[in-house]
Amino acid sequence: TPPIQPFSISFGADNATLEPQGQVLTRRMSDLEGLFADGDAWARAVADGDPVVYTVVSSPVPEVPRELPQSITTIYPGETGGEFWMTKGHQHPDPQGEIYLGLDGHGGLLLFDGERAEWLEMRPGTIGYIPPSWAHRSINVGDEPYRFLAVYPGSAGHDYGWVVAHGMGLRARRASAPRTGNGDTTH
Ligand code: M6P
Ligand code: ZN
Repeated sequence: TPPIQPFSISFGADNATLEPQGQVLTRRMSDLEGLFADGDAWARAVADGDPVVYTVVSSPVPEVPRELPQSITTIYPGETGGEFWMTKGHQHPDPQGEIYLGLDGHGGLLLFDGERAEWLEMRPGTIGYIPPSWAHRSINVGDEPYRFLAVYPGSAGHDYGWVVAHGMGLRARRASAPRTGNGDTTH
């Protein structure tokens, strides 16, 4: 692939689109199998319309070594089994850092290195830093869409199996929801 030439990108009026824009990824509830603690609640949500949980709109910069792709993720507000809607979460197979910038709404950036979990509150204007080797998941803890810009090395990659195997150390639930197990964080 030849290197991308210099160019700029504009946000759409709602911050959810890019111009120029690359791929758009839509993740529905059925794409989040095994991630919510309450598997029965997850299955009911899949059967009951399989809602869109989040979308990822990418810049035209490809995920290849030395390039620096960007994307805007929009997580819709919702709860399944009392757990806030969230991204799948992943680890970078090639351990490299990543930067998030909060754009709209109220979210959390959950980081897990296999032993320690960290929670970063994300508001419009917050820059969240993901160090190499920390798995990361984003969660909408508000009532409006939560949106953030991500910038990451094109060779970092996405390992989803690691999160399925190890979890993320914490789960994010509304304070009033029933609690199961330890290590929850509430909002
Ligand atoms: C951010 C970036 C992307 C990621 C997306 C959704 O935009 O970190 O690389 O793909 O969030 O997260 P996930 O891949 O875990 O579903
Ligand atoms: Zn990442």
